[in-house]
Amino acid sequence: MTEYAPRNTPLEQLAQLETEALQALEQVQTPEDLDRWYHTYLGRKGALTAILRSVGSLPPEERPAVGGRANEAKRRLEAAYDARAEAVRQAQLARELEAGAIDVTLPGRPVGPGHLHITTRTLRQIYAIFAEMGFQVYEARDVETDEMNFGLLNMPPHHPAREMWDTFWITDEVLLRTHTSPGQIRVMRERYPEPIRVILPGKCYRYEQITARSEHQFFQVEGLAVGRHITMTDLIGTLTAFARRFYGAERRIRIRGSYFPFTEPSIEADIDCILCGGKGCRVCKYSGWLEIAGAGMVHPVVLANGGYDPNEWSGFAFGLGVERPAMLKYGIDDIRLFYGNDLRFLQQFG
Ligand code: FA5
Repeated sequence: MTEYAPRNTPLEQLAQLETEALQALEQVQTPEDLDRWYHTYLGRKGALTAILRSVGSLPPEERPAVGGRANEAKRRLEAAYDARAEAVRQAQLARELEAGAIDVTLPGRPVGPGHLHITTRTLRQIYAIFAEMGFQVYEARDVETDEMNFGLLNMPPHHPAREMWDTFWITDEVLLRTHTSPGQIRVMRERYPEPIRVILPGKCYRYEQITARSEHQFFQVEGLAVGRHITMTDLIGTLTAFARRFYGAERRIRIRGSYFPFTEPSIEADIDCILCGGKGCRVCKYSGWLEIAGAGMVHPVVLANGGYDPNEWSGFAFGLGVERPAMLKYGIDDIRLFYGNDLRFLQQFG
């Protein structure tokens, strides 16, 4: 690097420095040369930095001109540096390609195929079993009115049974459905006066504490059959056929009386515990039985709200969970794993 003779004015020094730096940059070929160049001119101890620092010690009348010119030189040198750095990078790449350091004929890294989520797989198993029994899939909406989710299901405002479902409200009238049952009204109103045999899968939302058994978003599959001679025996037969196909042909079914405002009579269906076979264990809380569905004969008020005269028509309905049956089937002890996005869990169900 040239020594700057003291007789040169700061402006002359700057011009000289800039010319020299640009010439030196043209000689730069390698990343190491590039670093060295940067260090010499623009680095913390570089020549231009030194000039910029000395501006403060100049006579006040010279400062603006020298400072402005120095900043201008800095901008130009930085731009030239960036352009040269890119050229050096490209040249280096070309050299590597030529030398065969990058083998462009190597096969790419394989990207494994994705697979269905355990909930989707379980839903599809459920669809397949009910399809064999003649049930079509009907998808109703997630955002519902208070009237559909409660009122038309025989729970007018202030009905105490509303307490069974803790609700996410959107407005006073609109909510996230707490169960798939409002779909019953939608299908009936759409299909009347045809007989109905549908399942209604979908997400439900409840303002509940998340625990190992309960999520605030989970899936249900509702079932609805409406016809002229549908009886409780049809319901029990359907649930038994489903349970044996889903959980294993040896399963036994137990029917208990229960209460839902939209069915009369209402029942709950249990299977003998798939882990202990009914002897009693931690999973079945030592009862020997596991609950699999809430169900019943469609309440006359609900049939009428759907447009079907309860004196001529009857029907059954049931509501199954999706994650809880999958937990039983695959021995999963925490529902939070389903939507926790931990690949170590999800990849087991490929
Ligand atoms: C109902 O939601 C009724 N609509 C079912 C029904 C339909 C009865 C038609 C009669 C006729 P319940 O609140 O018990 O019932 O929920 C049904 C199923 O949804 C439960 O058995 C369970 O498998 C699942 N479920 C309920 N709450 C949760 C939760 N927080 N997390 C995961 N699964 C849940």
